Amino acid sequence: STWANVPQGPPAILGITEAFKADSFKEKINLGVGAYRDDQGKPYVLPSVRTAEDKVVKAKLNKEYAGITGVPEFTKAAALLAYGPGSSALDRVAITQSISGTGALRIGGAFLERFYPGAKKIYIPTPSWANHAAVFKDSGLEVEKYRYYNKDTIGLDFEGLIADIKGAPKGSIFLLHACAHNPTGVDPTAEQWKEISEAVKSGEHYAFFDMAYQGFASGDTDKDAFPVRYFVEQGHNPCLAQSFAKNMGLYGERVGAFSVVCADAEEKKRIDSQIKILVRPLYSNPPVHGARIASEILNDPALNKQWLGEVKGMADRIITMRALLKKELENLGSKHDWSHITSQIGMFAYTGLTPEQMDKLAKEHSVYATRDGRISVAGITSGNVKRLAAAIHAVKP
Ligand code: PLP
Ligand code: TYF
Repeated sequence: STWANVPQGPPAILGITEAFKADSFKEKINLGVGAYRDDQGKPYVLPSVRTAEDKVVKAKLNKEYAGITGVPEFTKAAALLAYGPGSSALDRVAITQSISGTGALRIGGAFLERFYPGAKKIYIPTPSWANHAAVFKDSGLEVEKYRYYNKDTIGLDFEGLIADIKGAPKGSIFLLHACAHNPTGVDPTAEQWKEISEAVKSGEHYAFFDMAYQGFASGDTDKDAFPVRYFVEQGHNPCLAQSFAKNMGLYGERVGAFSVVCADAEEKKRIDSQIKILVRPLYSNPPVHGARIASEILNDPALNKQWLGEVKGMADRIITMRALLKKELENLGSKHDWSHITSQIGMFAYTGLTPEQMDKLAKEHSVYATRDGRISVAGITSGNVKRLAAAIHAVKP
């Protein structure tokens, strides 16, 4: 047949969800995909999102196309959220709405491939979100790795990271996770970010921030945006992929933004025009509904305040579950040091469990997560944490 030569591809992360669904055990636990769950283990629609959506529906807006770069009230507010009030970036940032964070990365990849003056090479951390390499490769960029995670300390390989930034060819592109590094949950400290900024500057490199978890890490959207804002203060002109999947729980609505901090307003105008030229043949213009919801939340002061409280509520529940899991492991008499579970931040914990131990977790304990040892802490509840700790203790006594 025409497609006789098309090979079977490997299952993506959603394979975990499939295996989970197929398991008939009542107390099975899914810690695979990074999506927030409430303490009953149920998907959570933020009350602020419900209110904003009601407002959008009641307004009976038409369904005309948005412009190529999306809903302007949304993108303006998204830039303000990321770069911060009073940022020098705000009047020189070119921004477009995107199909969530992935779409923002993909537009960024296409933009760099077309216009970046240096080598079309992007450095991503080892490890990184599994999709980064694929997105940038499909954008026509060459993907390189920089050191990030130290297996022995289950922490940051800061020396390796700095050495790799300094050792990269002048003018390289570096993809940086702004906060809540996926999959490790290991973030640089503010002091370390300052050194990273210096190293990027000394190499005349270009920073591409991926901020998929603003507010989700610490519970404070300003604090989580520190690296992006600090880089701008230090004179970098980075680009940025934003996602509202996690911090607004808008996963399937696909709300995001891609922005480029330009040298000045004149440059912004040129970049804006080229982003439109890139987006047009990709998907013409983005969907409006989710962006309208996000826009209500970002632009209505009362709703905004409510949302910030809800983001903090999600972050705090995750932090509580980290502490509980560590405590339960200790209660079971585990001799291992589990302090990384509470020192890591954001949606995920990188447990340090081996692929074999992860297989055992799934097969013998009906606990499902990726084989790299990552667990989505958002899937832990006060109802399943004891059983989870017992399962981990059993596979790593
Ligand atoms: N970047 C990172 C680091 C992620 O973990 C994710 C996944 O949530 C994304 C980007 C993009 O996700 P989405 O396209 O759902 O916004
Ligand atoms: O890493 C995760 O689990 C989340 C969710 O193609 C996700 O970032 C996973 C895969 C994917 C999109 C989102």
